[in-house]
Amino acid sequence: MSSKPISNKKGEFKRQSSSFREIISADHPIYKPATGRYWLYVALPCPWAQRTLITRALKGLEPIIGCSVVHWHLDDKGWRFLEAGGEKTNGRHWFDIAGGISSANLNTSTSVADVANNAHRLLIDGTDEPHYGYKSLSELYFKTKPDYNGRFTVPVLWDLQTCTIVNNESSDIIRIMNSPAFDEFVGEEYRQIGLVPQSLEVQITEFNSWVYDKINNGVYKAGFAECAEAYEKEVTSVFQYLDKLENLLDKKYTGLEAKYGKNNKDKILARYFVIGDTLTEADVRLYPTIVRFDLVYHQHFKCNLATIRDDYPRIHTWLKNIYWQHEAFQRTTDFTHIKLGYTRSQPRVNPIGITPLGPKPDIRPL
Ligand SMILES: N[C@@H](CCC(=O)N[C@@H](CS)C(=O)NCC(=O)O)C(=O)O
Repeated sequence: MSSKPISNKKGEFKRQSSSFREIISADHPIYKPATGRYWLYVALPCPWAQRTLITRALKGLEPIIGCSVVHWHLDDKGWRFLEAGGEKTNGRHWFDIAGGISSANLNTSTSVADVANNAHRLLIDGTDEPHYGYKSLSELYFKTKPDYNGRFTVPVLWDLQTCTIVNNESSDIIRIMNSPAFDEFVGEEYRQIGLVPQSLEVQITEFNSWVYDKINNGVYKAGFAECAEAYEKEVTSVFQYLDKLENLLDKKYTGLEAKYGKNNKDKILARYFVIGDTLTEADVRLYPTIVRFDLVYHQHFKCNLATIRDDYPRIHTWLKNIYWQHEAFQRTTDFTHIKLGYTRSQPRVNPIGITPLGPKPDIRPL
């Protein structure tokens, strides 16, 4: 997501690097583990932010690290919070209060200006900022660094004690959440979850590096390309790497079928993850892109050589399995925010701001 993507002279999209890269640990001079001290700011259309929400849920950190959700609409001033209503949202999630949000709420006749000005739909379109009453995400950046001159991106991991950004890089934030830093505050069942087991670390790192460049960021490079040549190069590459992923998952699936028997679907699906036989960081980092693919990247980012649902059966099964069997993924996926966020916040890509109705359903049943 970005209201004004940055591209170089060749019309290629270049992602800015993150500015705040501290960690939280008992040895850190400032950022010590504590409960209630840190706060996460996210946008639900954003795939990078979703990684942090998934990890926070998987590691049992929802009661330890609170969260605010910006309005799904990004404009030239950046992300904004909703104005607080009578009810205090402090420490709760938009989905705890508003419940699940389905595409039934998608009002396709609303204009861009209407939705941007609509501050009343607290807990549906987002949440307020409960600590300082900030209206905009940029205020967190300026509070940390008054002369900050980068982009105001989500996710942001914030320290309520020093009033500074600890980290605004999702790949770091999920490692912080996965580290033992918060172990003393969560139950044994969460302590045991290690998303980067030592035995698989090399494989996970290798997988993450091409998935990041060719798939997670690849769709942005295609969608934000400012000339046909750059677009064609990137979109071709996206599908080459989806093919690679499909092959990898095909080997995985047929291996599991050979081991457990073709009809033993439950046993197979319980072990059907991209690396190893358990859920790892590799699944967490891949999922936000794949779940958005048919919905927004296919049409909005012109990644339309194929769809996941009709052309990549192994990736599709992996996606449906993760979504339907793992509630941390399902609960943090808001299809309405995703569709509206992309299609109405990027006027260079979609100047009229009409949100396509399809595809239906958002995700097929398992
Ligand atoms: N490297 C960052 C990238 C985050 C990022 O690009 N976030 C986008 C939303 S998907 C954003 O907040 N963009 C706002 C802007 O560029 O103005 C991460 O992974 O945390």
